[in-house]
Amino acid sequence: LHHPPSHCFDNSVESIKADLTEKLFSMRAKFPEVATLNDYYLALSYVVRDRVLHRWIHSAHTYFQQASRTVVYLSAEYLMGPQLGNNILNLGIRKQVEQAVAEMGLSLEDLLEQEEEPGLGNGGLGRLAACYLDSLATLQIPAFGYGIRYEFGIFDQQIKDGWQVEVTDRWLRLGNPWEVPHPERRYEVRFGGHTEAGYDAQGRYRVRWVPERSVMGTPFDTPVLGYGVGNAIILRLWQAEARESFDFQAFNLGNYYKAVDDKVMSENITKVLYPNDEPEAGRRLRLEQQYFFVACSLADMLRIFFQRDTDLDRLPDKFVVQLNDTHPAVAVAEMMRLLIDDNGLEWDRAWKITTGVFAYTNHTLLPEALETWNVDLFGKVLPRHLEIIYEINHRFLMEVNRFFPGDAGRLSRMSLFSEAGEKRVRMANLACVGSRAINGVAALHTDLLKQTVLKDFHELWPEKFSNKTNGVTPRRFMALANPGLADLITQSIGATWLRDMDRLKGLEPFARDNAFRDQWAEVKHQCKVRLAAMIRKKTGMAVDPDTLFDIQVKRIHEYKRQHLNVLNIITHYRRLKQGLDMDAPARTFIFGGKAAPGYVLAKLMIRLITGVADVVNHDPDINGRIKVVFYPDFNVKNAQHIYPAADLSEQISTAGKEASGTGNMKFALNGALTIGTLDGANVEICQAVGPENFFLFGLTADQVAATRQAGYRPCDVYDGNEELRAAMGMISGGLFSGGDPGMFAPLIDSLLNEDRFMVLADYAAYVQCQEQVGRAFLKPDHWHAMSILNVARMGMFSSDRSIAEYCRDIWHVEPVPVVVPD
Ligand code: 26V
Repeated sequence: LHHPPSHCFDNSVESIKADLTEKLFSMRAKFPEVATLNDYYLALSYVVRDRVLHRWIHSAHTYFQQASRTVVYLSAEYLMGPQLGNNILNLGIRKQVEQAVAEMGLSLEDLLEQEEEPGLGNGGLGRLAACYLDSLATLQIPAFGYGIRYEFGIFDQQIKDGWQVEVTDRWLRLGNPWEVPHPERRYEVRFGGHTEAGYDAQGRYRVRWVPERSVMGTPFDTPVLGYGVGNAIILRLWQAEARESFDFQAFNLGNYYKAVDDKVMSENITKVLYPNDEPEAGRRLRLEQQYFFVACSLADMLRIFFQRDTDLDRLPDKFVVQLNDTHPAVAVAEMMRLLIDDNGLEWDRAWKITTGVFAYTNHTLLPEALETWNVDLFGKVLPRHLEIIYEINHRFLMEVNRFFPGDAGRLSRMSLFSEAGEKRVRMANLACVGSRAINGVAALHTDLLKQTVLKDFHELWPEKFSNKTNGVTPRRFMALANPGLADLITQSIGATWLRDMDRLKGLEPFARDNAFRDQWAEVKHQCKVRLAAMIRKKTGMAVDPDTLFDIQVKRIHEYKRQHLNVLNIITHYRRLKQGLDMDAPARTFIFGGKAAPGYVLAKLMIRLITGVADVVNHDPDINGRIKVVFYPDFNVKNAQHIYPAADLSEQISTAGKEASGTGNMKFALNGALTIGTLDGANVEICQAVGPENFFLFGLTADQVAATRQAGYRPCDVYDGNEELRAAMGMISGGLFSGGDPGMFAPLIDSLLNEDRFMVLADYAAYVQCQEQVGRAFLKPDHWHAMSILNVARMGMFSSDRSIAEYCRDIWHVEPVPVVVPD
């Protein structure tokens, strides 16, 4: 074996300065006088990248040598956030870099602001994948993240006249210094056509797939560093390219434009990220995306396997493949195809290998969110896979019938095909049948999974199920986002907490320490000052950092109930106008989040927020006692400014609907108190920090179900509550829509007629709980003590804990330390 370079990087200030100037020449062809801020951002990124790659090379070499058991994480989304700051943090060179750029007349903060983040995910699910890569690397687990290199990630959000406007996210426009393309390692992915059955030379039954077209997948690698260790792992994203840049036949026939057209069509596959929270209408391209990245990833995994082994029966010893929701669930069929068609295995042997490799994480209970594909469409795109799924289903239903003889209802519920209306493939069922482990993402979510959507599967295979409560990385969301708080914590309990979050417990005694509480309050205040400056820059609005910062940032969705928050604001506004509530503290209500482009009611909710902001912020009677801000374009970069500045975190989804939530953890780890329902991970957060340090309100999941069962009538709640009627009346009267009474009618009607998410049922409890919050905020010593206790008790919500549990219970993988000379 050849050894990777053992030369060391000099991380002195002088050396970083010299490297930076050199990169400006060699990578940007610029001299300092003409270099733009972006040139400097790129040059610094290349300086950092060299050091990142150094760690990656040593890691890859170690993993290759030891051929240790490896985790393959398959996810259609990764919301990585900006890379420069995080890599500097993980390399441990922040002080030197800060000084080096300062001596060159630049500010590190300005350079970091230049970075356009790769927004290759919608929200929680994609960001969870990114946190998990961070923790995998930090826990020294050999792992690959596989996904899609979307040319356009999640759209940029602008607010025009109070409405959301979507703008293409051209994140690659100025270049991406963090990825290394590997065009030499591309795979062909086939689509369409038909299958032919027959017998091979040995007389064995074989199926041949005769595809209609194919595209190439090229990998782009982004290293992800661990913190406090030499390990790095790789995020490998696939980009679709045409097989030939010219279709020579078409070219010779003079059909040049058809050849170019085919090229364009192939490259469409990885063009754009789809919203995951919008019901989809037969989107063929989305299915093609899913199969495309799954096919490339599994082919790559097998290539790596065959570097060191020949016996496919050992595949499950060497790899475990985690399916992040059902987006990559077609992998179950693709693995069977690879084993049977390409490697000549018999069905039973192939099935044993397949079901020894996969594990599946479910991320939602909402029935309309469960992925299904029209069978005709599926068969057109993946004819061979459809056949395989039919065969899996046939054998599976026989097994079900052995366990539960003659239970027709059960058979039809568990079938991989739904036959009500048009015939569809149920991807969650495929994922369950093909996996040896199935998990939910918070305790309540896993319990409800077992009782509802996956009830039949749980009855068949209870041993496959477990809970893995989500977590978030403290590196990005504490050390990087909130260095003031991180430094204060380190001064009091030492530096080890960033890799061992249970150490935060050591903060508990400081909750009673007056001097410490003052320092804590000062850090929070500084964060609020900085956020106020960002708000000014982005919206032109002035907000007062001495007010209570009450923040709800997350995707806009009815089940997340941003409109419940709005109803409370309107109620509070009306009371102030009537001279009531005058002793309540002044509040700044901050909202942020994107609505799926096709989700009309969610977009209307944004318009309601901006409409209320317009009225309240300019009402002289209110005189600054309430401000409402919609912070545009919520993304990872903005989030890092927002979480640290929150006094109050809004986690107010209808109980039973939010699988986990992860923003709830990011807020609490930055010292925000939570107002929330007993939903998702809120349940565990409340228990961990203590109910006396958490503002709990609303129906429980059981009560929600019981209330609906009993024939919930939202109009009865409406009729019985004068303040609710008044608040809704102000909306439907046109006060927040420039006098247009029709604008919010769809929202009001849906609340009065159906109220699927029990907004009205929880309204009174929420308003009352918000009054309690107001009173608590007026006792700053007590408030800050609660804030300290929140942080001290939140250690279990580190993604390191989540990943350690996956390693122990599902993946059965061990750490492989990497030694890097430096
Ligand atoms: C999908 C759909 C599709 C149809 C319309 C409604 C709807 C609503 C939500 C979704 C989300 C699907 C998966 C997802 O993103 N789940 C999120 O995963 C996070 C990480 O586990 C978790 O914290 C969030 O609670 C969960 O919503």
